[in-house]
Amino acid sequence: MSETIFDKIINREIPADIVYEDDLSLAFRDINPQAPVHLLIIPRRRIATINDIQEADRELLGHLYLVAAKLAAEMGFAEDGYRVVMNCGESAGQTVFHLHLHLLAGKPLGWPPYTDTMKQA
Ligand code: DGP
Repeated sequence: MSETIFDKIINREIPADIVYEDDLSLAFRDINPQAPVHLLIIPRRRIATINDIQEADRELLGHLYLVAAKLAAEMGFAEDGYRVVMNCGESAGQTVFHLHLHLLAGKPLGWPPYTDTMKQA
């Protein structure tokens, strides 16, 4: 899989509002926020989609969720609630093929999110 825009963010080749980083992961604000808080949490190591996850990635994937929970607590919306989603593939709306969690918070989030799509199915 070829490099994506997220590699450029990891390597500081393009700017991003990075809110957290550690040896395994990076979190930064989405350029096109869908909620008052919209973060992307990514592994430093490129994995294209959920379909590409290997057994050896178990710990890394768990780590991304722990980062989400840590940021929710530190940023003060853990108790109010938030959403963590990962799109897989084009039909799900994945546009950047470097696996990432979307962390959305700061307003009531509707559920189910895509009722219109369901009606067309
Ligand atoms: P997805 O559709 O699940 O692949 O989400 C990709 C997200 O990445 C999308 O919400 C917009 C965001 N994004 C794309 N390019 C950039 C960028 O250059 N900087 C930042 N901060 N976010 C980006």
